Amino acid sequence: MELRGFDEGITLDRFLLDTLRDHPGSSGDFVQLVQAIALAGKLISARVNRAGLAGLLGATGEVNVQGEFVQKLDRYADDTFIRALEHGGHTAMIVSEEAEDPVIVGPPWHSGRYVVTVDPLDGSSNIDCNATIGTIFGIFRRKSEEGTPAVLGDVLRTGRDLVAAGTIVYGSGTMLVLGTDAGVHGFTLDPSVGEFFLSHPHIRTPSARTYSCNEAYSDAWQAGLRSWLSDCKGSGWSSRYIGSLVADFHRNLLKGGLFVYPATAKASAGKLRLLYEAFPLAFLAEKAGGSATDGRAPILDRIPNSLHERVPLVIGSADAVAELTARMAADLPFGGPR
Ligand code: P6P
Repeated sequence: MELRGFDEGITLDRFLLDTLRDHPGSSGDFVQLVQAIALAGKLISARVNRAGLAGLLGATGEVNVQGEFVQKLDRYADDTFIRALEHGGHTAMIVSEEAEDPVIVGPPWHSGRYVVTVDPLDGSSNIDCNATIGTIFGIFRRKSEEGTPAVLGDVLRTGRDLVAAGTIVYGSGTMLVLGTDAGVHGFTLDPSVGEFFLSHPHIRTPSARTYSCNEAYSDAWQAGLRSWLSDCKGSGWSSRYIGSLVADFHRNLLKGGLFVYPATAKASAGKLRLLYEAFPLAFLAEKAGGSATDGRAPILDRIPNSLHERVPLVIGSADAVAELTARMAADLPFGGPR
């Protein structure tokens, strides 16, 4: 029988405890918060992997605040994150894509130091065809006084205030990517032992000629983007589009490339959400040496006016993002001549 040693495997827990040593005086709340997120990821991974068998495919019949049909796994993922986070004493509020209003954690657990923004299951339109989906999360230290209920001002703030962010990608394997001031690291779940092991230390995003966008909408795009895309063709670029932001982002984070979901004539702010999609991914991108803009300026410099605000997104390898952003920012008035 193969004996599994741990001599090669650094677990997520050990990694987190090791980083505690870099933060003397730390309460350990952050470690417990990330461990709670990892637990939610394990539970969701198990359900995603057998959704077809467990009657978890398909829609619930509900429509969420985004006007999207809620999939059974969406509902399960949202409930799982709230249950994992609300009773740990580390989290004071949870802002979820699935809920119009935030979950304000009540007594006796309300004194948590952190606020979490989460898209529990991004890409859920791909669930029923077994394409890669995932969780996106961001972590702020609350600004409001500990011991009092959290307030909207704890999240309606610049993305530069994020203290951590990450993704959990449910694909051929399940991988948790965690970004902090110590960089970006990837942990792969070994379901046979139920542990995340450090598999991608110090992730850095290289330059690469891969673009990721839904070209079917290109007629509605601004001229600068259309001309950039036209210049890419025939000059060594490749196209990859899964239709699941977290999966397209993850590939580009590791291999390099650029993802763009722009504004259109109909949707002047684009489709993706600032607080729990663009902010966390922009945090990861910048910590890994990449960048993220809204087609004009860095995503993380924005301050959301509302919880579910949408934003155009250009994210990935720093050189490609800089070039496309320059083209979009210098653009003719929206919809100008080709
Ligand atoms: P489109 C999934 O529904 C999602 O929110 C993102 O994960 C994905 O990048 C985008 O929408 C895909 O949108 O318009 O190309 O289908």
